[in-house]
Amino acid sequence: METTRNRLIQLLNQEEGYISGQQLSEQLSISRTAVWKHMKELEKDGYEMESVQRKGYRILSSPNKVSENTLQWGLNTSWIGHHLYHYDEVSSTQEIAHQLAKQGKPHGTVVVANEQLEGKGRMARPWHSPKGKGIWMSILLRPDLSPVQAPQLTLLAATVLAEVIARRSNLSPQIKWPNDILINHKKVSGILTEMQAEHDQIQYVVLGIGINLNQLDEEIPSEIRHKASSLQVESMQDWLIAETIQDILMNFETTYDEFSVEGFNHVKEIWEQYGYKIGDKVTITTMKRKWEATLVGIEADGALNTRDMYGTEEKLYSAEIEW
Ligand code: BT5
Repeated sequence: METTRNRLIQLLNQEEGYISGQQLSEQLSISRTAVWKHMKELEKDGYEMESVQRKGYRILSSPNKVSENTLQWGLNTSWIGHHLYHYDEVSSTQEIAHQLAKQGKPHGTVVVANEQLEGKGRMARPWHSPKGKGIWMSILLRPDLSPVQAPQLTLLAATVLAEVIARRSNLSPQIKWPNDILINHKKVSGILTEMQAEHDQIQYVVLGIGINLNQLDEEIPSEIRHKASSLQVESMQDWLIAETIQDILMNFETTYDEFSVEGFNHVKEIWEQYGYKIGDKVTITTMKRKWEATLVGIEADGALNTRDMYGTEEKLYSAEIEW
């Protein structure tokens, strides 16, 4: 949402010290009274503002609350999240992102919700997304990639989430192929990549990210409690939603830009460092057979590479794995 308010936040953010009402009014092409009114609105949103005569305005602290303002304040990116939509309650942020894509919204548009009533996983599986307890977010991308390369974006996103979690805590995240982030063998995050493509060219991708942040153990549905957890349960620390989202977006932008220039190799390397059971032996079942193999790593087309006891390598695109 490229509103005056968001531009105001960006301007305040660029400035180390104070920025005068006059400067703000000129840069935003609004009156000084209008600037003042926007400041009051930011205060209502929980920002602590300081205004000093002849010097101007300065933000002292931003609130621990998720809103378009708090998500954009301090978001130091060049393309991601400049168009950002935050909702209290939605069916699924994926759906909204698809609508925005069809309206022509740009690469890097972000949709965030406090709660999803019909959060979805792959193959129409449900994704539990309780209010204020996690990150439920979709990123619209318009990559210059062919459809067969789309899985690279899922793998890239997984490395970003693993790195952000590792950096913000003492946890050791692992990426379970293709799209889960595990902590202590339990799933704390999932990624859903949906794509619209035509004539061998991706039109757009909606990359959905769900992360359980602050659920207590008893708040995780009993039917998945044996295999799901939250970052709070695992780290015993409270996770700030807006700050963590910003961290993910900034890290995502850097990683994506690097990937656009240098290709998939670096992503592959990082992914394999975090890869769950990479180097370990697992049991694999497909429609045709069941066998034991060692997980070797990932391939540029998103496949999981395996090696059986005879040294034969085989790429898996979908299979049941006994982890
Ligand atoms: C995923 O699917 O892991 C992808 C999840 C993507 C969710 C995001 S949230 C923002 C965006 N908007 C959406 O509507 N979706 C995306 P999959 O690998 O199919 O895993 C789904 C399975 O994970 C379910 O069948 C459950 O067993 C389990 N599950 C459901 N909710 C969970 C949760 N909150 N935490 C951990 N596991 C969960």
